[in-house]
Amino acid sequence: MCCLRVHRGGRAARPDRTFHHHRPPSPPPQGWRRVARPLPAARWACEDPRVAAPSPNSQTKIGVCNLCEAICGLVLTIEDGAVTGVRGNPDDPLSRGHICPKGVAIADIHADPDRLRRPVRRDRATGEFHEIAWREAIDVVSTNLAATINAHGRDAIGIYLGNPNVHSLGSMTHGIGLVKALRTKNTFSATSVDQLPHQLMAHLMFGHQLLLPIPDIDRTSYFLVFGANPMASNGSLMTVPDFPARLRELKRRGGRMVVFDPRRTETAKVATEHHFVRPGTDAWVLLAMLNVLFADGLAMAPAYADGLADVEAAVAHFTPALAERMSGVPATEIERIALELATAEGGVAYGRVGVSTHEFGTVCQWAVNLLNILTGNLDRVGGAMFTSPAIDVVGTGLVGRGHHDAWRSRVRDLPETAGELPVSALREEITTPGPGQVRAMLTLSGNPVLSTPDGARLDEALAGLDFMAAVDIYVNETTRHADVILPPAGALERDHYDLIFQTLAVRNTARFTPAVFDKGEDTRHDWQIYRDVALATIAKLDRKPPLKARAVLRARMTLSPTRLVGLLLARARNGVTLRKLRANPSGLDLGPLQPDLLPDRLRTRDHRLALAPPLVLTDLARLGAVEPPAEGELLLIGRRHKQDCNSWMHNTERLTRGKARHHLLMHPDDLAQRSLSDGELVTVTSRVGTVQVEVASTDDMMPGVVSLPHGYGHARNPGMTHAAEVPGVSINDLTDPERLDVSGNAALSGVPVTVTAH
Ligand SMILES: Nc1nc2c(c(=O)[nH]1)N[C@H]1C(S)=C(S)[C@@H](COP(=O)(O)OP(=O)(O)OC[C@H]3O[C@@H](n4cnc5c(=O)[nH]c(N)nc54)[C@H](O)[C@@H]3O)O[C@H]1N2
Ligand SMILES: Nc1nc2c(c(=O)[nH]1)N[C@H]1C(S)=C(S)[C@@H](COP(=O)(O)OP(=O)(O)OC[C@H]3O[C@@H](n4cnc5c(=O)[nH]c(N)nc54)[C@H](O)[C@@H]3O)O[C@H]1N2
Ligand code: SF4
Ligand SMILES: [Mo]
Repeated sequence: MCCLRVHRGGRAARPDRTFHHHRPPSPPPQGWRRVARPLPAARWACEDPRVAAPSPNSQTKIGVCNLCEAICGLVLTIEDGAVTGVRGNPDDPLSRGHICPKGVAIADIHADPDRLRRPVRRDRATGEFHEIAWREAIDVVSTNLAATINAHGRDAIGIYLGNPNVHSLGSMTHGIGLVKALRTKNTFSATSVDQLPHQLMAHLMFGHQLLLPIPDIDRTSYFLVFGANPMASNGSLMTVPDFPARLRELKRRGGRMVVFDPRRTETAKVATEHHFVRPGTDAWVLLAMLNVLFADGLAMAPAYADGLADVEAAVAHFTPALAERMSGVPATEIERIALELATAEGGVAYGRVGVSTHEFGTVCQWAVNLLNILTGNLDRVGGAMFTSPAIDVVGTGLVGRGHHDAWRSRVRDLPETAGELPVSALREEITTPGPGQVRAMLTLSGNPVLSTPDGARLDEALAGLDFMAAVDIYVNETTRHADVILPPAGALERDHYDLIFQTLAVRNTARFTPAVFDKGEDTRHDWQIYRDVALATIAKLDRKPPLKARAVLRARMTLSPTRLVGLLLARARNGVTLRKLRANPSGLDLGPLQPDLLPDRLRTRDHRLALAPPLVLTDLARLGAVEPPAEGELLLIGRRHKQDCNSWMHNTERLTRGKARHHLLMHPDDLAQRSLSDGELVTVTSRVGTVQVEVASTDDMMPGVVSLPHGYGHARNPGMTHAAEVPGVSINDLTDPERLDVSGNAALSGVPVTVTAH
């Protein structure tokens, strides 16, 4: 990717569209005041000096992209305080110069006049937001949170943490502190619409929720992928910048990639082999592969593992023939692929969003782990490996090992995991009266109205809260209900060290990136906001924590994230120091992932690997009772596009121009059966809702399966001016909060729907 030129302004006129929902959306806040700021004249740097000659006052700075898990290093050109060029950093040992269209758009967010810079308060009578001073904002938030706790107890506060928390150092170090200080059982996050099954399995099998085996993509010879689209997503729970180049290298050395997906995705198209699988049925395919390993005498377990016989007994019933009936994948293919993985020189199975947002997500992730373990590919070069990051959040106990079912949700009796309840239960906890009812909400970098099941009803529930505060950089579909929004400094205005994604990366590296811009006087970092809200709220409680606990909290919250990183590195004593990282701003290469870390790296109490957690064995009974799918059923799945970033980067014109991406994708035979035609407006209905959207015919879809992208549906929110004009509906107006995995993760995939003419 060389030349990334942009012209600002001239936003494309979009056709007038109205999308109806079964319930009218709640009214948008009226009169959102926009502060018109002239955008910098942007000229995008290019490696070809003939195209973009740098001006004499231009500066080059090293930055980092925090928009997805690939964490690419950037080189920014700055002119007169504005970003005028963004390139991948070729010296970054992990991302090696890679950048995608979103990485370039990081400059658009920085300059976006819709991005909040100072706190805003909503007038409940008019719905208008007005800027207020920081002192007043923190006071209003802490007074209301404390009043709610004083009157109704701690559980009357609901907290939702969204995805970008993991992408900000200050949120990682101080957001958790705020959540702990508030001590409410009603804590929710995007984890339970995403990777909860991975974390629960890591906790139960390996002893720590973040001890996740990572595909050794740079050395594997066989990459077996279930429900992931890294060509669009750039990888997940596998930090793998420049996936396309790494895949090309894999194929060049004679390796193969086999993909199971109900859609012939961008990844499926570049795979050596792709198989359609009926949504929601991967568990049968994966269990059948384990069944084949046992039948052929190929299943082996390391000496430090327990429960092999239990696994053998548990999978005995799940034959390839049964898997074929459930999934549509031929039994002979299941057998062949299981044997290929078992005999590959370093092979790895990997399952991601498509098989964790599933009714049997936990069984799927368990089976994926077992495929790697029983074929001897765990902790082996080319297989599924554990990382050795400079700051080890697992080994040092910086993040807790996790727990499950320590308490349950009030209304539906759903178990918590690692301190969080399933977000599918959030709406009912707000609307069901009684002791422990959520009366005030705090959302931190999240948009659950668009990203969690039955978002339309959650939208209504949020409107009825006594009080809501949000830490967010935009008025989004969720934060438009907030009484106060506290916006932190932007990604280019803060120091960054990646505590999480360096732990999940395909190569061991360490990198510290100082802020590119000074944040300015009247702006606060997220960690400062968390600090101030936590300390001010605690101070206003009738029943304050003991003096010592308050002193510890104050000390913890006052230490800046950068100081903390310095201390953690010093404590790790592995030769990586903050000073060294500052001297090497592109990052330090710590080498490829290391084999033979087990059993030492295990965090189970007995340092043994648990192959057969009782929770999963019990869930197999539920699986065994499922009937084969009915004829003519249509199942809805989601999708991600390269230019989308969950629900929130649609305000940048650069990522939304061009061919529309919001359509319902459907196989031509399914269209013909319903006498529908390509491009027509159709009505999609599920148990919980109805949307109207244009349909696009494509044989990339498996017959019987339709797909909508996730993160669309901004018409209900004029707060982001450009995004509100982007066509499309929210898939989560159709997904069902009653469909859950045993972990509590939402089963967003495979939702039964009907599609009819509008
Ligand atoms: N049907 C369906 N639903 C899904 C998915 C799916 O595949 N299908 N995917 C799920 C997944 S994997 C995820 S992770 C979730 C995401 O769900 P959420 O995390 O709830 O939503 P995001 O769209 O990531 O919204 C993030 C918000 O954070 C704000 N933000 C961005 N940067 C910052 C920052 O630096 N600081 C602060 N304070 N705020 C910031 C943005 O304004 C945005 O509004 O959605 C899930 N929902
Ligand atoms: N461009 C872009 N990149 C992103 C994001 C984004 O929004 N846009 N979001 C980021 C986030 S938060 C995450 S968690 C990651 C997710 O990273 P990925 O998991 O790689 O991304 P998805 O595109 O959600 O891939 C899920 C795949 O599962 C398939 N699928 C759906 N149902 C089933 C099923 O039942 N069985 C099988 N086998 N497959 C199924 C879908 O067709 C889809 O191709 O991406 C991250 N990167
Ligand atoms: S791949 Fe991810 S981290 Fe890299 S530039 Fe794109 S959005 Fe940013
Ligand atoms: Mo995610």
